[in-house]
Amino acid sequence: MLQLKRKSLLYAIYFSPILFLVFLIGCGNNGNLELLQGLRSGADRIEIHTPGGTFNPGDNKVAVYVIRNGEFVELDEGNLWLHMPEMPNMPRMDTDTDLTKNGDRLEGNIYFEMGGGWNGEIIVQTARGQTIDAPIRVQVR
Ligand SMILES: [Cu+2]
Repeated sequence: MLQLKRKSLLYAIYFSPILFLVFLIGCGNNGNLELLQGLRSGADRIEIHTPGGTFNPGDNKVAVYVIRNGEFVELDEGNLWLHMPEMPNMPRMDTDTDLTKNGDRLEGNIYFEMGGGWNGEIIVQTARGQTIDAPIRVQVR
């Protein structure tokens, strides 16, 4: 038994660089998505992922997961809406994206006219028809 454990540990060490490479390649294909923000909605956690874990002026890919009791909730669709309030020499700005299903997550593309503080709401619908939403505030860098 102990020998078996040692053997599987050796396998793990031997194969980990390969697994790591596969992981890196996989991330490259996903545009290197990293956690931007985790939001609480009741007992659920809504996770917002973006390339590099930031929002930047211009187009931004965004991926959304909902986690309940440590498991991904199957999602159907959603919408992320953000606005920047009116400022002395700037009109109010609004932006939003529909989120569509891709496996465990929803994906969209959101455009920011400029950096700064944006706030709004994320709303998603689960495969079972439940609506989950939360207010969101992000800093566009
Ligand atoms: Cu502004």
